[in-house]
Amino acid sequence: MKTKSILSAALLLGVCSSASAQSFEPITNRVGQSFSALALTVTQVITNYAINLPIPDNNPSGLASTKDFTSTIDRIGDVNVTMKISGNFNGDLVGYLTHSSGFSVLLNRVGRVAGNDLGYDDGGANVKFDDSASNGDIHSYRVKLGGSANAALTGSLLGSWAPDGRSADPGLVRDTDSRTAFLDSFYSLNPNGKWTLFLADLSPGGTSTLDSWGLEITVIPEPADWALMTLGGFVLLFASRNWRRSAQKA
Ligand SMILES: [Ca+2]
Ligand SMILES: [Ca+2]
Repeated sequence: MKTKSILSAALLLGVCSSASAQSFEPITNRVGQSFSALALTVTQVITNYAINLPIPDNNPSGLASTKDFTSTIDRIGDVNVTMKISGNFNGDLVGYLTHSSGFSVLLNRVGRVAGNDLGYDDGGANVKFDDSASNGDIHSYRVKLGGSANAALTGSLLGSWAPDGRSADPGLVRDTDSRTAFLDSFYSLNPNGKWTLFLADLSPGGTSTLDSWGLEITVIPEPADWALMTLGGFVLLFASRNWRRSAQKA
């Protein structure tokens, strides 16, 4: 019995890890580290690039930061992006990420709605962009956090947010525009090679600095790994049923 309990615990650990991998959420915070359970290996690589460059004020030429990403990952399962900006007037900014055929709009004049062409005047952000972030759309972050578009922040915007996703002209964009350019645009691409984060400030007054940005890239598990995950799930079901039976008898 004791052996079975230990086995169940080990399987539970393994399958929980597998479930994380299946939903493509981060499973480790260590750069370049692989996580192994039940003989399967799921890899996530996290980078952070220090930039510390100003985003030119009211200048569509913007700031393009291009980095060469190198890893053993050959197919992307999921991409999250971290970004730290300091300054003021987040609503001035448009930002997007490109790599290979992938394209995702991270920011598009946050807070711009009918009747407010300027957007939010909060300053700074230290955020993660994640398609599945529970906070939802970064474009309307004040509404989410404070219940109103007028609920100004007292500091930088923090937390995980879904990308703005709107490809509309930044001079016309509204919250009601369709959102199509998410980070899933990079799904199944080879992540190795150049990634560019582009940021531009499109309104005079209020300036921002790009402090740093980074990538969190998770591999697509190989088919053999998926089979192992499925097997692990069945084994866990069986083991937990046995455990419950044993507990009921005790
Ligand atoms: Ca994600
Ligand atoms: Ca500006």
